Amino acid sequence: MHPRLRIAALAALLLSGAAQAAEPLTIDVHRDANCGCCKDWIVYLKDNGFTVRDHVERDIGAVKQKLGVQPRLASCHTGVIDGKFVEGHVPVAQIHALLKRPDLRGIAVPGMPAGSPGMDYGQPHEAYQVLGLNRAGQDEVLASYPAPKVPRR
Ligand SMILES: [Cu+2]
Repeated sequence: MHPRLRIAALAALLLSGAAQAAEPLTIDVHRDANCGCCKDWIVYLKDNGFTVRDHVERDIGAVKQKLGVQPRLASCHTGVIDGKFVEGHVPVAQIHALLKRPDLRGIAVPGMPAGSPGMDYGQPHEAYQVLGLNRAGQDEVLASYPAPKVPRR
């Protein structure tokens, strides 16, 4: 290839990549009507460039079951992106990582740890992990967020 053509091809490639990155990711979020922290997680997603389709459910438990969210992974709301579940107060970094992991059925922050996104209500922050569920049904630790050290007096 002529060097100038090669540069043009490269520029086109880079531009298409940039266009892809700029396109907002859409996530469906299933939640209970009265869940305040679910709404706070939705706000967090929007602040981080996601388009959120909000679904108020009468039976969130049934939704989790249908999506394959194991009870040990369960939290309040259940997101769905790219056919995979995003259970609980998951940080956006792991949602982006999930999109590159076809081997995972979903990811979760079980329970509702204080200090996770959408769970900042002034309580002391807890350590928590983001778990991935693979197709064989096993959990994998994708990220660990330590509790902040309390300064000693
Ligand atoms: Cu919650």
